[in-house]
Amino acid sequence: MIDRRKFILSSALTGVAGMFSSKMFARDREELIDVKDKPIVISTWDAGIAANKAAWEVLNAKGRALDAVEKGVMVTESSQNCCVGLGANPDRDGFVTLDASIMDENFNCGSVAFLERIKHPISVARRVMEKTPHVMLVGVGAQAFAIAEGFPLEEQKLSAEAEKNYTEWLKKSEYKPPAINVEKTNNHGPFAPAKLESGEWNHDTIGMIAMDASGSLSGSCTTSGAGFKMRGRVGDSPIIGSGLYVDNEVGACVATGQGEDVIRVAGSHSVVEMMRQGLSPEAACKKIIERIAKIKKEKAKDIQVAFIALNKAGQYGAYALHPGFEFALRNKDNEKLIKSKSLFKV
Ligand code: SD4
Repeated sequence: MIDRRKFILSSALTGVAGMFSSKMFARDREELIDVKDKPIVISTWDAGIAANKAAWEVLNAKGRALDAVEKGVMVTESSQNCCVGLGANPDRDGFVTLDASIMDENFNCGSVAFLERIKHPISVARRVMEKTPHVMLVGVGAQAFAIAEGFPLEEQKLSAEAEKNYTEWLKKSEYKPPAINVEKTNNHGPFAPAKLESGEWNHDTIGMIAMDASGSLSGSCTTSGAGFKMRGRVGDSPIIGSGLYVDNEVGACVATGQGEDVIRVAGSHSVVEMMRQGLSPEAACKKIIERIAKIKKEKAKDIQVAFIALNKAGQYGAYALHPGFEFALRNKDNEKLIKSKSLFKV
């Protein structure tokens, strides 16, 4: 029987020695997490709940974290809502272009970018990792590879929501990432949560990181990118080290939000490096969010960026620039959405 006692802490513990002790202090969460609390999976936004369910089936059956993070985000890619996958918000020319990346516990990684008419970019990214000498394939090359690997070429079919959003967007044809320092809004700008007709909220990206029963970490990220982006625009999600990074000795991180600003600080890799220096996942995410805010100065109020991270001891955390970001957790005892802390307050 796993000892699941949790201790509220009044003092902080930092440092690499502490980091790898058998019981871990999540400094900012003031909570002790038992390293035996694996497997565990976390993913971005509320779509993460359904995605985690699929990942959990793999993890709970003692499957590999890599399989879990692929299966998990495939749920979101299939969902045909306005935000991830083939029914997503298109670019400004009306085409849905998809980016995805995946990384395992041995620094193996694969990604695709600017991929059109393929339902599961995450699985193509995995094939790039496993079947080619490369890390990244883009555009028509990525699509040709996918077809050669047996992925069907689908017809683009915008969801009703995406169709509506695009028609609305065409009226002004302005590319303007919205200020989203508010709780959920129905602003359909590039990174704002969108309210679906079903009443659910959704997003254009899902990122997931997991630790399996053997303690191995893996991560995945898949997105339609920024709605109404310039044709050919690629964000952080398929860029290893920006949208996603996994170092099995230390931890894993995945990003969401304005990709351009994640890329300029090599966001996910930077968070992992902070964890290597002994910071808790939440503190590591916060450090890089602060770095982005410092770089952006005044403009930080106009963008949203968030990271989620998991360290080698199964300790997790997140941090966002603005309120409104949440992430989904699944482990043996929990299936829940957690509100992230943020640098700007409501
Ligand atoms: C991108 N980071 O393409 C993605 C978008 C995103 O929630 O995460 N949206 O820049």
